[in-house]
Amino acid sequence: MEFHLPGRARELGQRLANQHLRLGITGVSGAGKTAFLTSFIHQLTNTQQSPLPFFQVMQQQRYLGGQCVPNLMTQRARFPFESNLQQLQLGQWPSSTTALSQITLQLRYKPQSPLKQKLLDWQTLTLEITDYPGEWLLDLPMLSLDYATWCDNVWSMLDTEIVSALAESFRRQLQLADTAGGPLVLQQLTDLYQQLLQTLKQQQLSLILQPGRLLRPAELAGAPLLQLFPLLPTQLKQGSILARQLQQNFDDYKHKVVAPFYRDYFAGLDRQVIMADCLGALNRGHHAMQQLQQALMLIMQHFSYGPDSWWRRIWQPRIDKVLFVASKADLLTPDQHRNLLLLLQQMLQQPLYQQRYQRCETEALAVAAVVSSELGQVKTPAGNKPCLRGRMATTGELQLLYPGEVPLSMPSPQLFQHHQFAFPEFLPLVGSGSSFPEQLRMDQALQFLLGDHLQ
Ligand SMILES: Nc1nc2c(ncn2[C@@H]2O[C@H](COP(=O)(O)OP(=O)(O)OP(=O)(O)O)[C@@H](O)[C@H]2O)c(=O)[nH]1
Ligand SMILES: [Mg+2]
Repeated sequence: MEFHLPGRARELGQRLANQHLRLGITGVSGAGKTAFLTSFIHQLTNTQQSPLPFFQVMQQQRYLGGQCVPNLMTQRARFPFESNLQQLQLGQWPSSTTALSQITLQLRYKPQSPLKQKLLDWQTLTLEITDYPGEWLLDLPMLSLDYATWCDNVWSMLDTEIVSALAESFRRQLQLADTAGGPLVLQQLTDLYQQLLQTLKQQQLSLILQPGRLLRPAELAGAPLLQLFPLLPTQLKQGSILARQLQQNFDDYKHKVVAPFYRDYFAGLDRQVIMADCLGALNRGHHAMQQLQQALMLIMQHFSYGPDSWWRRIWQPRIDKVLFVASKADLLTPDQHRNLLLLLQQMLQQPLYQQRYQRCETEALAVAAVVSSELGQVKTPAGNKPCLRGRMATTGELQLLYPGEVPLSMPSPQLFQHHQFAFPEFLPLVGSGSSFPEQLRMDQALQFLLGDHLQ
């Protein structure tokens, strides 16, 4: 029997049916956050694309469409979705992110249950997502340190075998520095430290890149609190004016920059995506793999067990799902996707266990937000072999290649001594058509992150 609710009751029901979800996308610089977010929005707002079989709301034909709506926080920059998409369509990757931006989506869908269908024409899910430079993420540990401990930590990393030569010139200038301080001395040494951070970033030594704002200052460019670098532990004992100025800047940086960023961005997150570029790290060698693993551990550690974290108490109970993504899976032949996933899972063993322990649902996927290669075959004496065709990022030329195999678990340092991984860097395929850009497993990501809210 059909029944109809009076207009106002139906309107009220419609309002109650609106849900709100805050999604965080986390990862160090280059992990693929911006590309993922652009593709994610594209899948949800472009209704003419090819089907997404694992995204049930679409598969069940209950999805009515999604659109970008004005942000609640109108003072925040809007995530440049349209221009990012345009860049991809022109065969370019969006640029590395320099400042925080946000985007709000409204998704409309028909409810699944027949009873709800009688009460409501549709339901709405509002989705709020933030993008930010990956460098800012690794300032997180600074929150629980004082200046002296931070200097000790940074120098213990700068004194390691691989980086000490790179840090030598900065160390010498520090030793010669006028400890009476003053703006000029502070700025000159900050400039040198910034150059060192840039060099370390090129070497993908992401853990040492503190303070992150020296690399991506955004609105803080030229701010006195960004005159910040680690004195040598021996210089700290002297209690000089320079040391006191740096201590003050460190405290200001922590309280006025890092804490508000984490409070505003991470507080109230409902779900989180943690991205890792395992292939890039394999290319760069054992040290880069270790750095990636430590960065992932650090992210997870601070998100779950951060020391004296007032902000942790606010948001931690709310995160109920974490998706771990091994990005750029399109740079592999399909037979290697499983290995990539297993490698990521092995790197995450501990944090995954901790998340489960805390009753937070987790999933790991090998994903390509934007597919940049075509699959082909080459004839070899041993039979046909899969290979990839793509436009090389360095030359722009099309190339056919076999990218190689992914180890199933964290490779030993010895393996890197006699094997150089060489996964390619391709530009996005220039394409047209409604489903462009193509993706891999974004539907599984959408289902895990949103599926239960679209019922
Ligand atoms: N093949 C392939 N490459 C990708 C994909 N996503 C990202 N990349 C590559 O990785 C680079 C970095 O991606 P971004 O999305 O800018 O990374 P990010 O995490 O936002 O980095 P920051 O903005 O610096 O924090 C891109 O310029 C591409 O070269 C993908 O799905 N497939
Ligand atoms: Mg980015």
